Amino acid sequence: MQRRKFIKNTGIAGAALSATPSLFSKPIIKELNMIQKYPVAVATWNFQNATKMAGSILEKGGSALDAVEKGVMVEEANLKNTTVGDGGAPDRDGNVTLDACIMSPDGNAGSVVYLKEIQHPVSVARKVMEETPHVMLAGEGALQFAIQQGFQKKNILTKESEKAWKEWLKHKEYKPIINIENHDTIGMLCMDKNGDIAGACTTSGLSYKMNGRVGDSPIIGAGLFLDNEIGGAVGTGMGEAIMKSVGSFLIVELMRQGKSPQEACKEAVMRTVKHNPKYKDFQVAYVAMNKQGEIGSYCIHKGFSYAKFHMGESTDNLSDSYLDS
Ligand code: SD4
Repeated sequence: MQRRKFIKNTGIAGAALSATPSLFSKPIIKELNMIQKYPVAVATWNFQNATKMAGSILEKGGSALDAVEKGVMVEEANLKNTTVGDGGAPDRDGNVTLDACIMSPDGNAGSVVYLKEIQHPVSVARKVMEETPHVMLAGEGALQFAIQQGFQKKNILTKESEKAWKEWLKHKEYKPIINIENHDTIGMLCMDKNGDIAGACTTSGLSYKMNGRVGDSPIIGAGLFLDNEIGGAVGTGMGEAIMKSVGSFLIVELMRQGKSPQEACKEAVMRTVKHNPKYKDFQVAYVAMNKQGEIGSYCIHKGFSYAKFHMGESTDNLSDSYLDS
């Protein structure tokens, strides 16, 4: 957290201030209306390399769908990120199993769960969406499909992740640490120059989970949901809590009812807080974007931030939180 340079999350005003230093010299409303809100890329956590990659595609006129896929692939290939793709922490039996999904502006969706030995599960999810009549493929079938589609098998358990797992085996204490390495799933939303929204979410899930466990990240409506007429949302943190509240779907529906992205994220988090007496023991965080390109976020524990790339500027933005710690 100390390494991160935060911009306090102040919604549209924050975007306006960072985008237009001359704001104070002109009528504010007029200036706000003139600000170009998209293309824009946002992602959970401080994954600015990913949002920069997505932003560069969007700025060249690329589609939101290509931008989210290529954007999250940056973290899937990042061996230092032990909660996404290659280098991900294994389950308690030593298997690295990946979950990912993707949604396109036309409402189409694809997903893979419990996928082993493939570096880029998001790209397999996109193939499921585009090349099959299904939404979700799991385990062996997903791997078989990936290979048929030309993906290469790869050992994605790095020496470092294996060493950490063997260390963990000595005590076998299953206790996710809030905001620390086992909570760094990437969920991304992009809006392209046409105002179309796409989203993706990819993870190796909670470190040292039970073999077979699938979290929220590949579940359409939980870790990711969008409706191109309204907006989109992505979630990170304790997948079980996100799944039980169908968090991302809830946020999009709240925005449909007129809530801002910020208000909608807050309400979804508050629902989890209300229904979980143990909410202090885990993190749940959301980022949402509406059709106007406005962004909001909310989380249980302070320390969650989201990366944003907009008009050539890359920022890390501290989310509002329910708790101060
Ligand atoms: C999961 N939501 O599998 C994911 C974990 C996560 O940052 O978000 N990590 O439950």
